[in-house]
Amino acid sequence: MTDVVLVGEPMGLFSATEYGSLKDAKEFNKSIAGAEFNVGIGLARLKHSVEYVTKVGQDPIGEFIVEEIEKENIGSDFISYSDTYQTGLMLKSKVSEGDPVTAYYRKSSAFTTLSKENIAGIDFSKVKLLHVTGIPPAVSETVREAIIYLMKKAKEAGTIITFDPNLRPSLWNSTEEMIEVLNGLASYADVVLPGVSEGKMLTGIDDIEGMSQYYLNLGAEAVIVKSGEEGAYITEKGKETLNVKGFKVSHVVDTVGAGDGFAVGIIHARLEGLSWEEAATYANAIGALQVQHPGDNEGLPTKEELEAYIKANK
Ligand code: KDG
Repeated sequence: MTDVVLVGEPMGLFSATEYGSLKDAKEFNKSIAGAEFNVGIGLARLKHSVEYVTKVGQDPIGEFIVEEIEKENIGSDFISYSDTYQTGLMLKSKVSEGDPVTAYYRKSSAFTTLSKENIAGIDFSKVKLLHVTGIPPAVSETVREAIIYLMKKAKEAGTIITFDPNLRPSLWNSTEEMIEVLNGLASYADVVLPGVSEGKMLTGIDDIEGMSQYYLNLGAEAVIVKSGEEGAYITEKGKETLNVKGFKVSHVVDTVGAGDGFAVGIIHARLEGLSWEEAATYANAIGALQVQHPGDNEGLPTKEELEAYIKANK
């Protein structure tokens, strides 16, 4: 039995080591980016079994990614390789406050050629949870088809589905297309995890209760809206929205990856059979730990580090 299957694009991440624009940056630190990759690492560090479905190129960055996946104890049975296309890359600036600037080099990457054939062998009767984000369906038609196919298979098998819309408008042809596709995918999900501004954009509803109700009406059992330091707003069918406050962070180093850390906490707690309130506490704590690190996944804690952080900061 596998705890979690994730599908997504890992990219070689080059993060500037000095403050300033990406254009002027001269030195970079090499690591790995990818929302689902980050969630996979976080879950593996919390000792869950994880299978990462992806496709990389036969190039040094692809080799580096596969090596790291194996080092982090993430399952690699569903990694496929393209002979023609290369692994995607991403650059990230260093900022003293706010969100860093990012630049993608991922058009026609190996991952954009992932198709249903690459993933047909997954047996969801042996998978507890499928985690999907809104990034892969934006990168190509074949990936979008593959994601829909996976979600349908998971749903038929009774596998829990968590969905983080993770809006990346620059990857879509239009905002209308993004909204239509992502709300369509959300209708397969048991748990939907939008950021507050993402929820507004996707539903056209400004208040948290209203946007949560929108996803409950589509079939979700719970909607958990992320709102930075305000924490998480949980809405379950037939219950009032509940706020679980976030942890105070005195120095935010880099906000990228915080939402993925949040998803790790929710999924971890869901797999452990904990309440949504406990799930939101874990999620807020992992998000807070993640923003204190420069990389997209270096701040993701082990079980011991997570429990110690919550105990010290509650
Ligand atoms: O959520 C963090 C991601 O933004 C990052 O790791 C890269 O997957 C990524 C993307 O497409 O932006």
